[in-house]
Amino acid sequence: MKVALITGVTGQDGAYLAELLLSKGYMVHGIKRRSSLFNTQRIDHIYEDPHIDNQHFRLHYGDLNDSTNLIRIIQETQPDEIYNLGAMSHVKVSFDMPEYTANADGIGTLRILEAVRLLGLTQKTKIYQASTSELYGLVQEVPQRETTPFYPRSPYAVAKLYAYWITVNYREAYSMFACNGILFNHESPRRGETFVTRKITRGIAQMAMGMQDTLFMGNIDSKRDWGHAKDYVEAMWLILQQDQPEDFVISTGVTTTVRDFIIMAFAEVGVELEFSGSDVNEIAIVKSSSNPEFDFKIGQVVIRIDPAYFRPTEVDLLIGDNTKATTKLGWKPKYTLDMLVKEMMEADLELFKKEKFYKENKWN
Ligand code: NDP
Ligand code: GDR
Repeated sequence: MKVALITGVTGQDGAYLAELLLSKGYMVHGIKRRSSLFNTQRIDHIYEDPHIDNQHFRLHYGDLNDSTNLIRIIQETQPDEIYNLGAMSHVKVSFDMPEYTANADGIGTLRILEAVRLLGLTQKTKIYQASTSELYGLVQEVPQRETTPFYPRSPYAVAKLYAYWITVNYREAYSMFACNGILFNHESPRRGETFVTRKITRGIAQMAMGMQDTLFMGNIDSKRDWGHAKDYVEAMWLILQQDQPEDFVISTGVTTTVRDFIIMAFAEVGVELEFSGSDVNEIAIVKSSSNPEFDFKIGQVVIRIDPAYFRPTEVDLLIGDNTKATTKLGWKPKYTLDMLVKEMMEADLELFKKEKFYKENKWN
């Protein structure tokens, strides 16, 4: 039985990856952080009681900022594959917490690599590093590919740049099977609530249930290459199954503005919007299907622009060239953006329908 260790197992990708590896017969260990509230909602459905025999999924308390803890977990679990997904992953928040981000996202990667080296596991343990399209930052070339120069535009991206290169360096210096997956944005109903796609689908679902009137957004002109997290964790696994350790861009090759994502998501609830120029700070409903379940009004201002959500330095355009992944890994995304938006909208409508019902019936 192959053994995998996932840092960031409680996150969006960690949850999908754990499911995928379990379906492939792996023993999966995951690192979770201690928190004052439960933080395992995304993986509760695959949790296994530690008292049962033949356990396939086990959680360990840990943190990427704690070397000795990482060394101990890696020593105990002796993984064949480590997927380093743990990170302070919010670009905007990294401007508020640059030092923490550098430590967890940058040095955290070094701690994993060093632990594997110190424990004499360099020829046993393969390492996947969660690199990012944010490395490309200020546009140098489009579409972005493995050879495109990096120009990071946030403390997050700069920390991930260190992580990218230290992974390459350990591969070259110690012949380790250590790879970067340069993943473009990927989303799902499990996406963290403050990333733009989920913020939009949650906001619309709340409006549909009459729980909110307006959604405040930042720069809706930026363009992203959005895929589905389920497809992307498959690529992570494939990267570690190759004969040679290499770095891969994982993307759909299609780019869309945040503005168009908003239009697509509203269309899922039968609402058409009036969009004017980018300097217009209010966006209103012009047409709405008469779904009696949803609480939308013609003329309702559903989007307002709030400068608080702008970043000091923005990444304007991301579009990835996935040729290497499609040819070498045989990887191909199964989800289109339409399918992704539909799935996210349906999930959030379901969520807030329940929440509304609960609120209305709480005292009955
Ligand atoms: P999430 O933010 O959903 O999950 C991040 C995970 O890292 C969570 O489990 C979080 O724990 C954990 N974590 C945060 N800080 C630490 C720390 N100091 N020590 C240990 N664990 C920590 O991110 P995603 O699942 O979306 O992304 C996974 C990885 O891929 C991240 O490294 C991200 O930067 C990178 N990436 C993501 C892309 C995307 O579009 N989703 C694209 C490219 C790269 P907790 O649950 O307790 O907060
Ligand atoms: P990103 O994702 O920064 O690309 O990083 P995010 O969804 O946060 O932003 C995408 C774009 O939307 C614009 N935007 C807003 N963003 C947020 N969060 N909230 C808003 O209200 C808002 N309004 C407009 C942003 O300015 C940006 O241009 C994600 C993370 O998952 C990283 O960890 C990962 O490395 C990259 O994707 C690839």
